Amino acid sequence: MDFRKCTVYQIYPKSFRDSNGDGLGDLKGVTQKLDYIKELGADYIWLTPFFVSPQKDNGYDVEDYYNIDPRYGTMEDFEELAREADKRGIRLMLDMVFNHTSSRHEWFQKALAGDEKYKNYYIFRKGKAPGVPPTNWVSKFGGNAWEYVPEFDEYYLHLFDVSQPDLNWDNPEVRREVQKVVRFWMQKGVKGFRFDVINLISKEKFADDEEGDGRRFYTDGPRIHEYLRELNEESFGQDADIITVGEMSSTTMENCFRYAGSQSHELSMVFSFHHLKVDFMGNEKWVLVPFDFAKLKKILFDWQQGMAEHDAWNAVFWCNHDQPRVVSRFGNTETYWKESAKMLATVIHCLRGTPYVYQGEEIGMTNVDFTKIGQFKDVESLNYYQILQDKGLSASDALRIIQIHSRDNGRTPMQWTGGENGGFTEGTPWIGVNKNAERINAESELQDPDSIFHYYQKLIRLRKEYDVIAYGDITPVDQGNPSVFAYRRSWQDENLLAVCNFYGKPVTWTCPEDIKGYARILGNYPEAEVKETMELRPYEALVLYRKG
Ligand code: TEU
Repeated sequence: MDFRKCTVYQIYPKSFRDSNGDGLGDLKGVTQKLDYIKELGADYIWLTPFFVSPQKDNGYDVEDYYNIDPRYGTMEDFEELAREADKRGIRLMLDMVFNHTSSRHEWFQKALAGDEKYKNYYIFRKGKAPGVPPTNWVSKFGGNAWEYVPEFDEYYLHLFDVSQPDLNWDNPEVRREVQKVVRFWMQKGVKGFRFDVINLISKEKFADDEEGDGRRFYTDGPRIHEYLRELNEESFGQDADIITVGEMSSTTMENCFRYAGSQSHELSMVFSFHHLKVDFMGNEKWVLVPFDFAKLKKILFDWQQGMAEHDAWNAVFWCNHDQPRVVSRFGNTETYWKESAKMLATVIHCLRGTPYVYQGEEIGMTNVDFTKIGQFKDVESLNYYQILQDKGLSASDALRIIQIHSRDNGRTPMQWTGGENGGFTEGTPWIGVNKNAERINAESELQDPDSIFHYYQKLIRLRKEYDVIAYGDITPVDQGNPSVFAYRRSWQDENLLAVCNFYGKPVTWTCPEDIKGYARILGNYPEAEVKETMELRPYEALVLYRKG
C-alpha cells in the first residue's frame, strides 16, 4: 500500500464505542465498527494508547507498554481486532508514547526507590538553590516542569503532567527498551506507528530560558535525528510495509525535511501544528482571538511547498483528540454546517500528504456544549481553568476560554445514533455526550446520500483514483484573496484545482489561471458552472480536474 494514496482514521478508543456498558469505549467496540470504517474507505486505523495506564492523561501516561488496560479489553480483544481489520484490508497504527512514562511505570517506581539504574532512565537534577527547580521550564499542562523528590533532594523533569516523568533518551538502555516495545507490537502484526511528541526526546541543555518557556532547549534537540534513525534501524525499518508518523511539537520545517525525508530513514511523515495555532496569540492558547485566515493559508502553503521541494512527506489534518472540532473552529455549526464541513474536508484532502480523519469529523461533529467546569475531564483544561483565575480572570471568563479551546471538545463520545447517549454506550458515559447527537449522528449520515460522511468517502476515493492528488506538486492560487482558499496540483499531464470559499458570504471569484478544459469532479453544492469568473456560494468548495 502506497501511503501517499492512503487515508488514516484516528480512533480515541475511550470515546468511540462502548461494547460492555461500563461507559468507556473499548477495543471490542472498535471491532464492532470496522465495517463503518471500511465503508468510509480508510486504509489505516490509528488507535490512541490503550495500554495499562492510570489514565491521568487518558492513556498518554503508560504504566506498561506490553499489556492492555483492562478498561479497554484484553490481548485477545486486540488480536481479534487485528484479525478482523485485516479481513477488511484495514491496517492498525499504534500510538507509542516514549517521551515519558506514567509515574506508576515499574521503571519510575524503581527509580523512586533509589535504584540507580532506573534513576538513570529518567531525568533527575539538583535544584538551583533550596526550593528552586533546576530550570524555569514550563510544563505543557501548566506550572513548572520539575517535581521535587525530598528523599533525593532532587527534581525530576516532566514536560507534561507531574505523573508523566520524561525518559532519558541519552541512556542507551532506555533506547533499547523502546526498540523492544516497538518490535513486540510489530510481532502482533501492527503496520503503523504514531510516535507521541517524539521531537522532544533529545534535551539540549538544562538551563533557564530567559526568552521563553524552555521549549527551545528540548525541541528538535541535538541528537534527535540520530535517535530516530537508530529506532528505525532497530525496529520498524526492518519491515518496509510499516508506516510511521511523528508528532512534532513546535518543530521547524528544516527538521521535518529530515524527519520525513524520503531518503532519511527516520519516519514516513510528520504532524506539525503551526496551522492550528492561528487562533492563538503567538504560542498562547488560552485566549480568545478570531482565526487569522491569511496566516492559515501561508503556513499550510509554506509547509506544503517546502516539504515537496525537499522530498519530504506531511500528514495533513484539522482534527485530533487534542484539538477542538474544526467545523466549530473554522466553519459554521448552524446554517452552513454541512457546506462548511465539506469545504474544510476539501481543503485538507486535496493537499499533498496523507490525510488523517479523526472520529466524528466525517459526520461533522461540533464542539461540546458543556456549561460547567465539572463537565470537563481533561487534565490540561482543569489545570488552566485554575491558572487563568490565578492570573486574575473571572471564573466565567476562564470557563469561556476553556469551552473554546478544551481538548475535551474532541473527546466527547462518537455520535452513532440519535438515541440515548448517541448510541455510544448503554451505561453512563465517562464524559458527556453532545446534545446535538439527536441531529448529528452516523446513522443519519449513512442514510443521506448527500451527507458529510459520503463526501469524505468521495474524497478518500479520489486520492486513490487521481495520481495528481497523491503525487502532484502544489501551487497556491490567488493566495492574497481574503476569503478564498485555492490551489493547483500538477502531475505529469494532470491538473487539479481546489477552490474553496472559506466564509459564509458569497464571493465573486476570478480564477487567475486559465480555467479552460477543467471539469468539476466534486463539490458541495448540487451543481456549479465552471468559468473564469464564478459566484462562489457560502462555503462553496469545488474540485476541478483537467487532463492534458
Ligand atoms: O500531545 C502533545 C502536545 O503537546 C499537544 O498537542 C498538547 O495537547 C497541547 O500542546 C496542549 O495545549 C500529545 C498527545 O497527543 C496528547 O494527548 C498528550 O496529552 C501529550 O502528547 C502527552 O503525552
